[in-house]
Amino acid sequence: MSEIFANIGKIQYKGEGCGEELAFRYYNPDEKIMGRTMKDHLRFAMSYWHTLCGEGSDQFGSGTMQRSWTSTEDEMKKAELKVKAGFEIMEKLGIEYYCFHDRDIAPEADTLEETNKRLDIVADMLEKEMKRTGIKLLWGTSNCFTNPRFVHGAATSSEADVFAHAAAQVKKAMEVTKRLGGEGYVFWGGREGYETLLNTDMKLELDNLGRMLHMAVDYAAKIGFKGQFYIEPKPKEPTKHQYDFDTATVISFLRQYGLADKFKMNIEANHATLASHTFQHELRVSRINGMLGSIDANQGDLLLGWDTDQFPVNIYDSVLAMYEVLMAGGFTTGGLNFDAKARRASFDPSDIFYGYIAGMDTFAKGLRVAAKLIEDKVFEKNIEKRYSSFGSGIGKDIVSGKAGFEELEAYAMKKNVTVSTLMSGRQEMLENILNQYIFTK
Ligand code: XLS
Ligand code: NI
Ligand code: NI
Repeated sequence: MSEIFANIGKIQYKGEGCGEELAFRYYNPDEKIMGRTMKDHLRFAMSYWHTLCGEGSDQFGSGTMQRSWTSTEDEMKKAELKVKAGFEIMEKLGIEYYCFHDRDIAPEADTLEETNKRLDIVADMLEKEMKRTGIKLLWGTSNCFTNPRFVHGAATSSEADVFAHAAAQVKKAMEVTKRLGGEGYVFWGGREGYETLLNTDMKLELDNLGRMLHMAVDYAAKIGFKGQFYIEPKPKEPTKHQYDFDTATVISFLRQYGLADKFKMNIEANHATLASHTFQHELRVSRINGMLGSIDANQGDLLLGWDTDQFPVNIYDSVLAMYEVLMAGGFTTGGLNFDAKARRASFDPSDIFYGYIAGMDTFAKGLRVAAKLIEDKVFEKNIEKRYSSFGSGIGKDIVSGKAGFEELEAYAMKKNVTVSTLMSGRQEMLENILNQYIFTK
């Protein structure tokens, strides 16, 4: 078979200081870190939508991307060429997983029945390529936001017909995900929110979202789909307000609707910053609640207020993200899906490779540094000391429930608490140590 990226070979690990741009400097797939290979820690995935479907259009301009696989008018031929291009990209980069929306892999037809048939046809092609290469499906999802019928939302639409259509779409997407051995299934509610409360029954919409997720859970049990369900929080865009605003909001929603044991988070870096949180904050909230599932690895531009979906190159973010992942015990079903695209002006096909290499190397280095920080207990030692007052005396009485208001009042009356009796937070010292680890490890 002729190659689509004929001028690009298999991307190899060449190490730091190598002069080549199409090579890894930090990602050495089989190298062991904390007893696990880098590739098993990182579980990199290719996003089908950005990598194979993105055309490079923006609010003011049309597509710029030079993509041989979209040059045909025949939509099903295009789908076939996307499969070919996608697997070639993954093989050349050594990426072992991918993620898709139903509508990324197969074009929508005039009827749902015909659309579903097209999905099956492309699933056949994907299955063949997965068998040939050993590449696996990290997660599938359904696109319930592009088609104009989702103008008022999908599960949270004001129209019952749209709820029904969305349910049918999710059902089919789950079937295809199961068939392809998908290890997870994501819900990202792009249109599940509102534009104005003047026309919105928020209670009914949230109840309906809960109903949709319960139906998905029930159907998974019925067909024996064992993959992990994820919710991907995002505060806004395209809606003014998205119900899955951030991790804390989603967790409280899941608890309210009795779904907390069925879902984990899929945390996207750019969504965290849109919610005015750091990436690490969203991962930490997930981790301490036992819900850190998977990651959409990208980064936003903090000077722009939207989801720019850039390849992640910020080493601080990748170190602290991998720190949270390792502290959570590492990925099980999840992984690092590059929900990222090359810039509109990076329209050459090779820019896809430069983007992935940058992201993979950034996370590989992040993993190395995070592992060292954990091995040396850099933050843990400080945290242990900082909270040590809760390990004995009055602190122990607070934690164990022995002390209430009266006991604490009696204690406080005798003790003059001023800042001079406290420990410094040592933020700058820790930042300095973090820098040294990044520079030298
Ligand atoms: C959009 C989301 C989307 C999800 C999958 O902002 O990141 O791409 O990851 O539906
Ligand atoms: Ni995403
Ligand atoms: Ni996003």
